[in-house]
Amino acid sequence: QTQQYGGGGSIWHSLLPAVILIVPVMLLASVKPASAHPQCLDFKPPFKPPWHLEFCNQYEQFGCCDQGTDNMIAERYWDIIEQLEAAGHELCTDMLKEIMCQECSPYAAHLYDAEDPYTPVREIPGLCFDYCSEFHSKCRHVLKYLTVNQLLLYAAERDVTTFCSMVDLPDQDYCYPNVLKSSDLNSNLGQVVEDPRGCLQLCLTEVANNLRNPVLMLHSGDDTHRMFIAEQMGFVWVYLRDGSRLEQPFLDMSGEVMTTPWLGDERGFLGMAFHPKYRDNGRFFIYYSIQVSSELEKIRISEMKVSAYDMNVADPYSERFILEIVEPAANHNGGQLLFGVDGYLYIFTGDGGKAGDPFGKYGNAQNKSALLGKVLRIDVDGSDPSGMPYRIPPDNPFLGDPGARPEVFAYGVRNMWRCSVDRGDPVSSYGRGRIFCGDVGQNRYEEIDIIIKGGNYGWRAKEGFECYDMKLCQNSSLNDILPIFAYSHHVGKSVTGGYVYRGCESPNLNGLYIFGDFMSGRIMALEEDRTTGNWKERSMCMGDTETCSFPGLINHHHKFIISFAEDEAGELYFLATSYPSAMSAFGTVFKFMDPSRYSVRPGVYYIYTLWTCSVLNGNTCWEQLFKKTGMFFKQALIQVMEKKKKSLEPNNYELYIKEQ
Ligand SMILES: *[C@@H]1O[C@H](CO)[C@@H](O)[C@H](O)[C@H]1NC(C)=O
Ligand SMILES: *[C@@H]1O[C@H](CO)[C@@H](O)[C@H](O)[C@H]1NC(C)=O
Ligand SMILES: [Ca+2]
Repeated sequence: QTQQYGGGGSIWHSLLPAVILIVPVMLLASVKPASAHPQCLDFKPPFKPPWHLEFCNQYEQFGCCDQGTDNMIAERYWDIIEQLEAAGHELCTDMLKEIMCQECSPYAAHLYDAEDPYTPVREIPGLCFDYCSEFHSKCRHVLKYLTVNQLLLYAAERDVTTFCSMVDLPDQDYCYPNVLKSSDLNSNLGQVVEDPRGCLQLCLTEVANNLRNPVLMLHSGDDTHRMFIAEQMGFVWVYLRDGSRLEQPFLDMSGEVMTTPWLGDERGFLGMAFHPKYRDNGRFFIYYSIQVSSELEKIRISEMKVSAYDMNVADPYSERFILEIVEPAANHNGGQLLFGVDGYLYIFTGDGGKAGDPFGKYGNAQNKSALLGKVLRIDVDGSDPSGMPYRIPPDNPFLGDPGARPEVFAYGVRNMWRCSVDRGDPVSSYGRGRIFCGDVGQNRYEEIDIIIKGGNYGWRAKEGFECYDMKLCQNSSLNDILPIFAYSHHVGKSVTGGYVYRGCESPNLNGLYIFGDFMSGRIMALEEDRTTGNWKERSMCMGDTETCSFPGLINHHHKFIISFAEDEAGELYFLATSYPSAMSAFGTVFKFMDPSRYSVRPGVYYIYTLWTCSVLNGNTCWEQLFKKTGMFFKQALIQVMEKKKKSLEPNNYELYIKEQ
């Protein structure tokens, strides 16, 4: 007995394969099936092959094989037949072909267990027990041509039950041939985009995690496709295109930045913006809280430069102070920095804090001589003759007004938390340059504003559409700009402004302004009625388990939505945490994934790859497309549904084309 234990690892080694086999089965069994998702082995959606399939023609209406793959399967098949003939074996043609063609099934990913990260992709598709028994009794001699898996081959020699239990799938809906019979799986191959109540369903994927209150994520706009994620305590990290994070931070301001671990403390590293010509000049701007003395706190806006030697590190000695503003209270520090399409730097300050903007006669926000509660606009290019670190743009709205600071671009702001510039419709440029902000409310309403020059956004006279300070509110000279949308504190208690979606991976989000609420964790969307200019809420929700059951997709997120972000391609992200303390690493970056991207209605979409198409909607592109598709589309109107620039080939587009 002792010898068994004394044998050290050997007993464990012999147990190990059994453990590996059992664990995934249990994991899968605990997940409810019902994930009716057609998917190919490469995790892409199935499609209608553009050309007739000679061999696996069962799947030529909708499946995972194009003509090339089909030909390869056929070649492998005839190879095996030849060897069987030579060995004088029963040929088993029907079963062999059926099994080999499962690679083309629209459910290939399920059949080959490719979705389960705990098990290797199978060489033989999952076969239901009865079918497998028949295969075992008639054709098990074929097995060695299909797999080199010794465990399987050995099991097949031993007995039918062991073998077929191994080949079977835990989810009986997906084994072959059940998968063909299930009307659930076959009648509804397209994907629902809206749930029965008309809610736009979204899925997410996790892009980065373990971040301490990630307050922003930016790309540098220089085609490097790097993302810069800032933590409230003052670190900025570089994430490379492959999702990996560089070990050394891009910037470490933790020594200068004032932060505390207190839950919900609004002070810290709050904003950053790359200069529009960052590629050439390496300049970027930051916004953070500082403690000057035990009595005095400020926010500081500075300029910095990237290191001359390393594109992934900021030069720590390059800081140039641009502006400092005294903060009379710890809360409402604003924090957004951005460059408008006019090339000027926009700075969004808070009203200075406490509650109800109590400073001065009528608060900071309505006081144009105060820099708090404002949208400021400055010119950071070129030097000012008077030695100021910035210049005032000559068309700033209150220039020359003795009762106003010349930096003021808009006022009546409470605490705008996250603003963005609309990059505009990719074709018509409609909407380009608009600045959207979420302005956090006091007791009752959260609002979304579009910032225009000289605008008065109402605070503290108004909160949302309602009066807050009756006296100020009833003054006819208030002349304020109303929000495009406001929601009450039943829905959420602290708005986080987002972006107008202009990417291409999520066609259902096109043109929607997507934002959220920090306290309630809600993701919301607004849709513009272009004829009236009104914005109305578009109902959005996380997809159900079925909708989001593709590998890597999830349908839930951390509650506290801190910020939204956009990558160079215009794809949309948000940053959230489960515990909003600046020192707790529970922050995660989520990317929006439109589930419709993962499904294709049978017979409607076709997928083509264009290799040399540099301007997607240019003429040459269409010509190539016609050449490639020949007669097929000659008479058809075609519409590009999505384009995806592949990472490796600079001019390689994958087009999803809908025949109208
Ligand atoms: C407006 O703000 C300035 C700068 O903080 C301050 O000096 C002034 O007293 C304020 N005016 C009123 C009417 O509160
Ligand atoms: C209305 O607002 C204007 C401008 O802020 C101010 O000069 C005026 O005194 C206000 N009127 C009243 C009745 O408060
Ligand atoms: Ca307002």
